[in-house]
Amino acid sequence: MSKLNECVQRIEEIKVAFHEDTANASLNSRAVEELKVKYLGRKGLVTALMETLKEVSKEDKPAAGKIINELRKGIEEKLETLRAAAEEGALDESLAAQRLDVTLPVAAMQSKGSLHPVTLMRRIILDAFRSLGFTVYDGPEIDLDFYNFGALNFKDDHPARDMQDTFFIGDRSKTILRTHTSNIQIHAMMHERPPLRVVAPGRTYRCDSDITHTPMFHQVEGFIVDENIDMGDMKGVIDQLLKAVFGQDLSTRLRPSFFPFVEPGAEFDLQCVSCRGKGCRICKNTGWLELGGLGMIHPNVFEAVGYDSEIYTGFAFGFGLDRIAMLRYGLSDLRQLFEGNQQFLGQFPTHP
Ligand code: FA5
Repeated sequence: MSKLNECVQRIEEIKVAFHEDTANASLNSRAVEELKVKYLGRKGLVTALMETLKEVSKEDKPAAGKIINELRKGIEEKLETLRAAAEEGALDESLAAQRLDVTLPVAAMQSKGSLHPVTLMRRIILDAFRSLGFTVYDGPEIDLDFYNFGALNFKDDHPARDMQDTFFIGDRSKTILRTHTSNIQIHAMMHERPPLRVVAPGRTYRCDSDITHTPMFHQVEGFIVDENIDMGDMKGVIDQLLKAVFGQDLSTRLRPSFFPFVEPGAEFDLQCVSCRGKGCRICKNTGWLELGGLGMIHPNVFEAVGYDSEIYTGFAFGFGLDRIAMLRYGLSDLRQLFEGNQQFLGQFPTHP
């Protein structure tokens, strides 16, 4: 047999073998790669055929070379088709494995978190004031002595100006952390003309710490300036507010007290939410809980902001937001509000 015929016979054998090897339509990528090595690799069957070409006579070489190349090309094309099919099959398989059944019941919802009790309280209170026609105002926590004390009729030697009570910043005589939200009265009145109906929540700071006092705490200030405002209006607003917070008719009372920026001044108490006035540990057996201060705005304050006290009157009040949260949610220690304990904070709802 001539070398050319031997070569053609070998090609037929390789074709049959390749046909058998690829008869299984569902070859995976790895099997296709193995076939590539077996037929076209450096020591592969087709590559070995090229070696036999050397022994074919010179005149038969072109014909033998042509059929070997056709064989190689045919195998390459078939393997490429199989490789593409294998990849597609793998993709389908992996998509099938990842299929989501959207009809399955959902897993239990993750916790949505909760609002801080002071935030809850602030939202309830501001909503109540908005419904009474008040505008919400903001003011600086770091402020000048003038807004926090001077314009509010504090004398130069007032004890609140002492380092024992107030945090000073830099130059002791001028810049402080505000000790109450009453500074917002001055900012608002210097910006606006009467009539005014303002409520202003914010952080306040004092050198103070025990179970009912913290160095940073929150207050809510409120005031009305207009013609013919009197103490009766003030009592009406306070009663409405407390009803909104505690959701029941608890009695309130005013006790005469002194604040330099109001005259007359008073402190306002709420009938104890726990014992309803009978006397208990929370109210120290008095039946009453102290919430804040209030009074008719002092003429000297009007003078400092340029309002005519012959025409305008007004009242102002300020109370501790944390204290009210403490009473509303029955807390035993004010400091719990600022310790960041997740277990404690997680008990509160996500909205008022
Ligand atoms: C004032 O701060 C006045 N500015 C309130 C006021 C406004 C009076 C307008 C008249 C007119 P007082 O110092 O009493 O007042 O504080 C008011 C409330 O803030 C207190 O009743 C208390 O509830 C709360 N408070 C005071 N100090 C602390 C503290 N260290 N920690 C937590 N709450 C406090």
